[in-house]
Amino acid sequence: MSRPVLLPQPRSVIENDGSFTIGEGTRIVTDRPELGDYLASVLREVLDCELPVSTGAAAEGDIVIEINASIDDLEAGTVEAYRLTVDRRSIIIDAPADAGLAAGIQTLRQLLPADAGSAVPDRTRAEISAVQILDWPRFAYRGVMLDISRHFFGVDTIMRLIDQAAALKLNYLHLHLTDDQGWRIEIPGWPELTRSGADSQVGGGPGGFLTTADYEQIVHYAASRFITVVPEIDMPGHTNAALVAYPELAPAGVTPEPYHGTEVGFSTFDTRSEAVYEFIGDVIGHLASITPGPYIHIGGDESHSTTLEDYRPFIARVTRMVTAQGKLPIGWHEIGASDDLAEGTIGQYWGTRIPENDEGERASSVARQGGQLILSPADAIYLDMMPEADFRIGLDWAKGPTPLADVTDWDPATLISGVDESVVLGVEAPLWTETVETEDDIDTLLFPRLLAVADLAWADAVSDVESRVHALLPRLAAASIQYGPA
Ligand code: TNX
Repeated sequence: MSRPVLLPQPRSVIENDGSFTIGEGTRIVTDRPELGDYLASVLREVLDCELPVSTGAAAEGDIVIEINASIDDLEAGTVEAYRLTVDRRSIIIDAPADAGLAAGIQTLRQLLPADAGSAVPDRTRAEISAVQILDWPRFAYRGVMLDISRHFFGVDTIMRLIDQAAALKLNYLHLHLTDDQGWRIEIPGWPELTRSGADSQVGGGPGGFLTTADYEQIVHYAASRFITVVPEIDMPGHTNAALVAYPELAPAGVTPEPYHGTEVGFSTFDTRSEAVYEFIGDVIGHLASITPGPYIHIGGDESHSTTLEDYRPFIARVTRMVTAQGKLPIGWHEIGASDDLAEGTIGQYWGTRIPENDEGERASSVARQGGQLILSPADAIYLDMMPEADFRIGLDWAKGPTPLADVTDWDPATLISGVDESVVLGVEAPLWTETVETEDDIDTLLFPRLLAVADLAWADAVSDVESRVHALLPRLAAASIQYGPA
């Protein structure tokens, strides 16, 4: 049997003799029934058999999923560590916590034969070579972002992305919920946001928005895949849609019109108006109440129509409004222009791999104030950048096209000078959607480059990523992912 191709690359893989066959009669034994059901559903994608999920004592021939607080050799302190042991008698996934068990299930998924493309796949049994894997992630935050403002995408598309992300052991989904082109989340007491604020998008299409129930469904589904949702309300710039809905939030003399273009930097809240802070208080309060995760993203990028004099106190105040709700604020690196961020405020760097202008300094300002950083260098992991020249969709402002090879061609530990790895919370790949209109468009820009992002965020050292990505392309095809150039 051929060597398994694993991505993200685990810490340690020891291949042994023999194999285990999953098929009719194999049981999944666990006292974590949701994880057992999840593994059964993963196996159904490959096998024409329904494996029973039971509790109680395990026997030879079973697949066992179990909590084990005292696994030797596992990095202390990471809830995502796991061990996966395949031998002739059984498959055992054990881990100190559920998140690790879920990560182990994703690794087992990649050990299953990829039979896509073979003429007559044997769909009744799957043979898995004996192996022992010990694994844990490099970074605690491994994210993907979807912009649902420039073009709106609803619950089904987002849940599909959650499944794709979970398979790569990504654990955060950042939703860019608001921008100039549309406000996409219902806020009680502010009905115009989801009327005149939501019925626009790039190119003038119908737009749309998530109801509170939609958002809760997404959050709940994400949690079942061990993914935490990070909601973003971008401000004080990127707010034209909110201003269309409530013109009183705009600076005096501004009459906002719905915006269908792709320019940035022309809108701003009136940061000197108390009404603006009442509005933001309602928005953050509602989001905090429906978001179980620890973070609320306040944007803060490209506020070119806000003076620095107004921008700084605005960011200082809004970060405190987030901490007052018991959440940690995240902002794009520009927020480092304020030297009065709420304690723990996280910066998200989106400059280039060699920082230009003041972008590196803004990020280190956040770090100097005690905050961690999420790294999203635009010329490496902005997956809205076209993967090759003259591609049918995608932008190219960061440095021209961004091929797969560039995704991992940087080191998170040395990107921002003076910021070492302990300050790096993690890595996130944004997908802005100015040119993205369909699920196929999403797939084409995200894949296969998102695989390399996942490897960078999880593996302790990236090596050989392109060949592993290429080896996994048939699996993407089997999962009906319309991946782009590799
Ligand atoms: C910059 S990245 C933006 C977005 C655009 C993106 C397009 C960032 C924080 N702001 O508003 O959609 O470029 O690549």
